[in-house]
Amino acid sequence: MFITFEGPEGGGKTTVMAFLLERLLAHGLSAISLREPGGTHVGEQVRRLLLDTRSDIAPAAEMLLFSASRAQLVEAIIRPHLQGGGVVLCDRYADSTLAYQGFGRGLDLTALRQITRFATGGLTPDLTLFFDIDPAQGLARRQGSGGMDRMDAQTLDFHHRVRDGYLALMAAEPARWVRIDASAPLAVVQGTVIQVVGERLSARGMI
Ligand code: T5A
Repeated sequence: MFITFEGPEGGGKTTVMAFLLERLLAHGLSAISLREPGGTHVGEQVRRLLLDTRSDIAPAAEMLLFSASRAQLVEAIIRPHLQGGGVVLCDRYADSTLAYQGFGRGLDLTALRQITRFATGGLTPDLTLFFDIDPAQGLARRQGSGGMDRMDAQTLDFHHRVRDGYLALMAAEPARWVRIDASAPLAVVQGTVIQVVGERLSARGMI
């Protein structure tokens, strides 16, 4: 089962994913957690380039770099783990490209979908958890937990377009997405995620 975590900055994806991973492992499931961009040696180097505030990257180049990291991650880790019957948790995936480079930067969505299909071989998540938070609140959390990277430092308007983009993506494919109120206290968010994922795993006979 392939589960992705999506949403604006600072929604708590990384924190909650670590919590979920522990629970899944404690259940005896073969689960791994990954992040995008990154997750492989090549991907982590691409991540450094993409998030460095000194990088001046054209929107198309930015999109292709995110896609290159994703292609490597799918081929080297995600697909083999899924083929072995495991659970993959991924902190961001292709929907981030549609939301950030498509809705945020204004790149053509049809082209982005084609490039993404090529990069991933058409692999789509079984479940996408949308950590929904007001962009200003998410960025404030992000600022409180460390420095702002190149993507965090985009304008607030950009981050609002990203969130609106996510809402449009979710509306177009409601069966795959579940909205999580990421402004709720952490314990509430964790409880909701455990419940949602538990139901999906149980429906597949995995727990
Ligand atoms: N990107 C990525 C693209 O533009 N295109 C793409 O195709 C892809 C794949 C990645 C950047 O790249 C962009 C999107 C991103 O801008 P990143 O650092 O991986 O960079 O960015 P994020 O995934 O957004 O990571 P963040 O750290 O910003 O957000 P998280 O992971 O959602 O939040 P988290 O868990 O780190 O929490 C942030 C802080 O909030 C606290 C945590 O303790 C932490 O201090 N917190 C809460 N506080 C109160 N209540 C809660 N419920 C809380 N949950 C967490």
